[in-house]
Amino acid sequence: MKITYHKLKMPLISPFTTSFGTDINKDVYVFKLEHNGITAYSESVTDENPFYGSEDNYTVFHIVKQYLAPVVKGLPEPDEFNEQVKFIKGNNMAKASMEMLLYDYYAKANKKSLVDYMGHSRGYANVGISLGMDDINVTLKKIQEALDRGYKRIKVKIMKGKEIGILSAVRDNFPDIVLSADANSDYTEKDFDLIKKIDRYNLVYLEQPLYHDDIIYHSRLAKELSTPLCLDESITSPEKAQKAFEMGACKVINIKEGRLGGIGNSLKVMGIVKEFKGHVWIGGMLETGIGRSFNVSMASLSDINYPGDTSPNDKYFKNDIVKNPFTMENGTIKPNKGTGIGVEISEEYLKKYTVEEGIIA
Ligand code: OSB
Ligand code: MG
Repeated sequence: MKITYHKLKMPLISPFTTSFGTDINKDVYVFKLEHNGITAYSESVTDENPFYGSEDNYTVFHIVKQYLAPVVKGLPEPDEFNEQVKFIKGNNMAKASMEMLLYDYYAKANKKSLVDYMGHSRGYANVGISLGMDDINVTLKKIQEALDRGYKRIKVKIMKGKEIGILSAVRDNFPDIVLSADANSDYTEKDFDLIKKIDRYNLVYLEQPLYHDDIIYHSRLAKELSTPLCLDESITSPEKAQKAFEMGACKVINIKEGRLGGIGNSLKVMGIVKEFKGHVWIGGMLETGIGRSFNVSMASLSDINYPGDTSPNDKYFKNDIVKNPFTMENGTIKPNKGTGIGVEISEEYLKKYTVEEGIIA
């Protein structure tokens, strides 16, 4: 058995700006496991810089090579793998990239689609769009286009000092749309008066206003705000999800398998959300067709009850590295039918975007 990697630099169709920076390219590690005629894939959701969370592409590569790949070599089933790597603290995105490689491998070995291997699906994912910050007229035009294409929820990125301008322009033009805003942890506990002004825009939820690892101040904010809070960055484990609901820090959780250390933990978080009668959706990290296929499968699970950030591939890339990109119909996307993640890799574009490749184990 062999584990190899490709490091890719893929140009994004348009730059993506959040409160922590602008991405022009998608810089990503794609992992490939070959064994007994089966080829499995995964990718890491990290970027070149640790600006969303604490990991980046370099820490992932280090942890994968030094600690995780030797465990993967024994081909443990995903749950077993998670047990075996518990001794490594944190590094969830690295762990997820290997756990998901095993999910794809075992789904394929069992001749099942990832969805059938994982759980119960409604057969399709409900899709929302996440729009980076831009000139406001560009944003308004993109919102109209998204509504015309059938997207079920519009999310705009905001940052401290720009929230009122963005949200009032959007609401003036689109008074009734299902709208949310994501601050990517740009505010502090000193900004509650400013954040409270967001209540007048009738958002379905406000995503991660405060510190990337906080739940205490979020629970305090939740008591002063009528807009429900959604946590993204702060929820890095099932335990944290449990604590967040117990403390009233959020009513909504954005699941990203990478941030939670993989699919196993993500399924556990879905169970916790259900217990607390909360809402849950699948987030995105501008994934290539590989990560996107995992996300769409997850977003199609029956316990997911809000639209996710799982746009079709052509929102991000002119030419993705898969030959079977997703298409959206009436704001829904069906997961791939083939075994595992069901993607057909385009060797042409994989090669074109590869800046480095090699053997991991
Ligand atoms: O906070 O959800 C986020 C992209 C990069 C890092 C963080 C986030 C995002 C997005 C994009 O919102 C979602 C997508 O993949 O379309
Ligand atoms: Mg977010």
